[in-house]
Amino acid sequence: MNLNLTDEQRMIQELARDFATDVLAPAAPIIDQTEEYPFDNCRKMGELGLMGIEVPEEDGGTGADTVSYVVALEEVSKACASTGTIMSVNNSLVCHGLVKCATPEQREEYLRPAASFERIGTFCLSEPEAGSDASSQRTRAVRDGDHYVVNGAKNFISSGGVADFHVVFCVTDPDAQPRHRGISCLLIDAETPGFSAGRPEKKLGIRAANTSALSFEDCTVPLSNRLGGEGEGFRLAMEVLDAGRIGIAAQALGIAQACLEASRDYAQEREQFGKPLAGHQAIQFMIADMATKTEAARLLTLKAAVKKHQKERYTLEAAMAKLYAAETAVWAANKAIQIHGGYGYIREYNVERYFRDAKITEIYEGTSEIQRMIIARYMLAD
Ligand code: COS
Repeated sequence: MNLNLTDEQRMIQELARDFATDVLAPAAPIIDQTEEYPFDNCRKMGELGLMGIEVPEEDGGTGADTVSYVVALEEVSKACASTGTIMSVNNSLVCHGLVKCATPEQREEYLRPAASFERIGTFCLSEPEAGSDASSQRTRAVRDGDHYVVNGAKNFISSGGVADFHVVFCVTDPDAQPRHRGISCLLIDAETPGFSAGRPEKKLGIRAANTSALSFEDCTVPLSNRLGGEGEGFRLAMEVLDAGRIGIAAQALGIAQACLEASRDYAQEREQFGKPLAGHQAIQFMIADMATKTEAARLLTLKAAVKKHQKERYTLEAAMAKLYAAETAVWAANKAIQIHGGYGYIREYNVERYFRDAKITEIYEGTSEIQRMIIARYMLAD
């Protein structure tokens, strides 16, 4: 594996870093408090090509590779994890599935505007009763002539309350055995009669990334809005989540890197017992461990990205990257607060936000327990 970035990858990384430093970082503590969805910044990111990095150019995207996506998402998440969530969901969960399966008409109507963030999409798999056990879906789509009638509820949907369309997993054949073969994927416009979004959830972290419950009551959806074949929805969801987990690994990596840099700077400024904190071995060791774990997370994430780009199966690598990067982010945020002492516990210092933002990376797009389950299946398979 070549660890040097290509000219194109470096260019995209620098583009993301400049935007993150100049625009996202100053806004991050403010939108964390106001919980305001960063429409303008995300639209600018769409214009810069950061919202459809792997989408082919003919579909309105940047046409770059997965490593470019990872390095850009790390930069964005380092500055603002809320914006990192929005970027990750848009690139991986929305655009990746559309690139894989969309018909030419669906590409024009959904993929092209999603790649530029002119239309915001969501990925609706989680339900009140279907979290980690994703195949126990209850949202029902009943075929009626040239359309489906959809009834059900989804929850914890990123961008759910602000989106223009939804990628929704529904049961089309309740008698299918095994049950996951009865799940299909539909594209549902937010203006469809019978659709409604709940109030934004009040969250511990990533507060500016809207998260809402969604409800579908007798929503009429044309057959032509099915993404992929009937009964092929679960497999599509799993493939899309593989891509998503690389994104969350990159987001967690950005948070861990932010913790490292904040701790390094603070340890050099703050003096105790007559010398900077950085002169004390207890602090040096924490910073050394933070740097090592963050770099290990980066290498796992890049490996998964390279495998995806080479069109090899990367389920295992994505699970390892997400697991390790997420746990590193939470660990690093904890240490960053410890190094900052009382100052780390107040909102004036960014590490307090990093600590709250890091936690979700161990939960969404498959908990750390689900990642361990996937990894163990690979290790223990015949
Ligand atoms: N890529 C392609 N296909 C996959 C796949 C993957 N990564 N993972 C599973 N599949 C396929 C299997 O090959 C199988 O297909 P066939 O019926 O054709 O053989 C089918 O999907 C069912 O697989 P499996 O039996 O492994 O499904 P399980 O119900 O045991 O679920 C886990 C597997 C637990 C991994 C899955 O439910 C999961 O990822 N859960 C977490 C969900 C999640 O991340 N939720 C967050 C939502 S977004 S915030």
